Amino acid sequence: MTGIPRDHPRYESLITREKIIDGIHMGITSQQGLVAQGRGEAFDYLIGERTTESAAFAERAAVAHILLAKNPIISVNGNTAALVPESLVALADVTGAMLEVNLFHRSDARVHKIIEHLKANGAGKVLGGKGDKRLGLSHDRAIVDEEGIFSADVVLVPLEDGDRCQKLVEMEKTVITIDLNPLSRTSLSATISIVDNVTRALENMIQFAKDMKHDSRESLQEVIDSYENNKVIPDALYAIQEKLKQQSEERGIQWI
Ligand code: PTJ
Repeated sequence: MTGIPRDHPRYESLITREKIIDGIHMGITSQQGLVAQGRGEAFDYLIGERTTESAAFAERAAVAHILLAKNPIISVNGNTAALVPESLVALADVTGAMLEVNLFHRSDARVHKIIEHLKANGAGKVLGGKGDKRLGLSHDRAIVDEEGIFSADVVLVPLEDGDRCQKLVEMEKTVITIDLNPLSRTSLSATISIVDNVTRALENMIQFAKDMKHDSRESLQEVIDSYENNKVIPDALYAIQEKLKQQSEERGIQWI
């Protein structure tokens, strides 16, 4: 990575960009991943680069679902493999979920490089290499493993595309998404919509999982029952509006 000084005001964001670029050089991230990261960064700026209270509730409910699931799967793409490989492995370890590589711009070479990258970051078995089932979609995100996403009851899909999210919901799976765009089809159609940066969301979820893993099934179910996903999108839009208002006022621009 290049020498970005720690005291740079945009240090975190610049390091994140470097990780995506490194991912491209390693052959695990697609070039389109850069564009996706840029879009995510823009939404993160608008939301204030923080986990909102509402996103934290979603993260806690998501963990409760994963801990109660029979066959929970964490879907990994080229961006998350580059940005948060250790967190993906840690969340899988603490919850007992399996990791499955699933790509939009799929090539067998990239699938296998990501599997090896996750193993180098401490993962045991990683699914996605078989691709022995298809979901009813025209693109390659349809290719899944039978023992993984195909038969999962709960799927965590960070940085998902909307049509596969909808397909997984149609298949009656509990679909947990992490997407900074509150108005994406993904955020609008998921069972649990986490509007947060994947880097913060996974860290929070690991901590929730450590705190909740010995809780009774009844108390995990209570977390799920008291959670209302329909509040997440309006809450995220409100956070963006308030951030814009604050930024405008700080810069002497009248907020209308
Ligand atoms: O590795 P592949 O081939 O599977 O491709 C992965 C990408 C992400 C390139 C592919 O799925 C894609 O093109 O995704 P989209 O349609 O650009 O959607 C990505 C969504 O994730 C957008 O709504 C972004 O705002 C959001 N996003 C990007 N970076 C982050 C993010 N959300 C949370 N955290 C981020 N760091």
